[in-house]
Amino acid sequence: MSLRIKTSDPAVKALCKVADREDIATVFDRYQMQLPQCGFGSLGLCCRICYKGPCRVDPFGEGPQLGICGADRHTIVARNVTRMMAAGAAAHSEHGRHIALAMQKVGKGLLPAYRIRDEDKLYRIAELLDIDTLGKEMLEVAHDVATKTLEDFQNQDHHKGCHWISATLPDKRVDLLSRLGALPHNIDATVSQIMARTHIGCDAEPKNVFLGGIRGALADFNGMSLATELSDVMFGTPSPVVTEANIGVIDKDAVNIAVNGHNPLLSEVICDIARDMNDIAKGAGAEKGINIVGICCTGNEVMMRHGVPLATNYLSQEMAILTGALDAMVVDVQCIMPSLPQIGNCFHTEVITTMDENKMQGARHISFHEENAVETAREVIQCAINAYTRRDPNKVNIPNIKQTAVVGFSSEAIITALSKLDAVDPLKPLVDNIVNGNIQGVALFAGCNSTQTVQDESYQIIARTLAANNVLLLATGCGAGAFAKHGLMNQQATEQYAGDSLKAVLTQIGEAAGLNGPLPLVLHMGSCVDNSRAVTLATALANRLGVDLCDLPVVASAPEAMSEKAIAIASWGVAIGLPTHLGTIPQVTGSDVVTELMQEGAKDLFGGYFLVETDPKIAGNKLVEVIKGKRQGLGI
Ligand code: SF4
Ligand code: MSK
Repeated sequence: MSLRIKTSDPAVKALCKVADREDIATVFDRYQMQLPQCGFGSLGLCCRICYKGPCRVDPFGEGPQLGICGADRHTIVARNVTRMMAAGAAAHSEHGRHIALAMQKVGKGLLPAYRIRDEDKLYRIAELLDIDTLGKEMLEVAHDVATKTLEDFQNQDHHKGCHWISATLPDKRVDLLSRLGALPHNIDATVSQIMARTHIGCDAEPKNVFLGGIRGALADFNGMSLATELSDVMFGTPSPVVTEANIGVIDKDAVNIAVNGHNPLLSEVICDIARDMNDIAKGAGAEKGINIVGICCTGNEVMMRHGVPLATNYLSQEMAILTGALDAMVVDVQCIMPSLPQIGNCFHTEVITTMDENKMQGARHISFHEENAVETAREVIQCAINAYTRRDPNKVNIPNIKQTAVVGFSSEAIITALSKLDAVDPLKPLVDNIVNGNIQGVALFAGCNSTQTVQDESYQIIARTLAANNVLLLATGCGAGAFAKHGLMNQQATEQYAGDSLKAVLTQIGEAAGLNGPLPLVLHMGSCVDNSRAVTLATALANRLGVDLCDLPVVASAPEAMSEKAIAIASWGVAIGLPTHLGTIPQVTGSDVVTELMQEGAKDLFGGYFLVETDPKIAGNKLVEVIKGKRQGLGI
């Protein structure tokens, strides 16, 4: 089994034994069944864009070199990767639109289940978006902020960029992207244009196609920025909170409900209503009432804002059901495995879909709309309580594996912590420590889990290498989940792995912020849609130093990049100037033109570039060298 189960998570290893015993196939088994994976697809050389195909280009130069229509390897690869960026942008932006539409209704007083929880942030955003607030009620401001945000989905003037990009990136970067024609003017139109230009017989010039993809990736950035910022206004801006992570947070004496997916609109209400329904759960025999746990990025959202413990990250979502003690898994959108209902059927677990456009065969569907949020939350929780009464105690097997995690580091929370050292100029302690070398640079870990690697392992190896070299570490998404599960988001990890000067700085800030010790080794910045938080911090640093983002000693790393969203994120990371490491091989290597474009070509255009390295030890060392080079460039 050890060869088959590609994970470094001891809880996953333990539960895979249960799966073996019960003859239940998991993601790890299905991966094995797919081997060997298609070489054409892996290289990006398979085209299915029209029904004359599929066409495949022979990578060895012996078979066909052109598709039936005449598209060559470079066109095919560029179109495929560009469509992935568009899909990623669509996913994040749809999430953002959902939040913005909800906030618009909140502003009109139409959604009693929601309110504005961070009024200060609302007004800061209004100022950022140039919205006049004079004499307006708070709800009217909320309505106006949402309405202006929604213009980013509607603007038809190609000379006007999206509001959120202009408001959040340094002016120098916005100017550069504008000169390169890479700025999206409208999220929906950009995604739609990518689908149109990659239709058969349209854009066939690979560099042009790829640059169209970069516009899509920047539309993704715009969509995630607005999703994050408006979510903070509606649900609260995260601040540090101590919690736990890994499968041991599931409690055999409680009704366990996992929230899985990405969108906080329902999970927030479930957290509220669960408190009211605790006694019903106790009445059904659950001594400890209701225990909400998180999975994937909905998990990150409620973990950051409420300290809800994280059961696991993307790749091991099936494991929560294999404990035999999960009574319901309620899912919303994105990164939800269609296998869940089948595994739920082997136990008593209710797998509940909630979004009408995201259903799964075999799952119970309870339709969620913001207008019926409270009723939906009640129905979901009651379903879980009913399922609890059917739980078979003989099937319960919860590995007692969990770690303490200190999470909730929004950019505001980081600035607040820094303000304890310098109330007048909170960025100064961070800037000073970067300039004097106590902090050598900053690394953002973003991205997923993938069966192409050993789950969570590369994150840990790269992080330990960077920390030992005094690099400040940030994380989002399933990368953040990996660090939380493996004990790298607590103070002990700082003591154990941080280089001396980094440890001293983290201790100084942590003590000043009242944490009775250092900041955790890796700062949890949120779900994958929250990568924009790290950009907010980097932009503040760049503006403060009077440089562009590509000049900063800041890198990004996605050791297990997997989803189309991850491809979009990595691509905008490059476009805003960040050297961006990928630990999985992108499906583009069938074209030397596209591969070169993503590396040297991107560096020439944007200053950022893709750094592909599958060996985590080498990757960590390469990132350290990149940071040193950036410091030299700044003369520090
Ligand atoms: Fe083949 Fe061209 Fe159709 Fe692609 S678009 S499937 S390369 S004929
Ligand atoms: S869920 S996109 S596996 S980070 Fe945000 Fe995780 Fe990647 Fe999905």
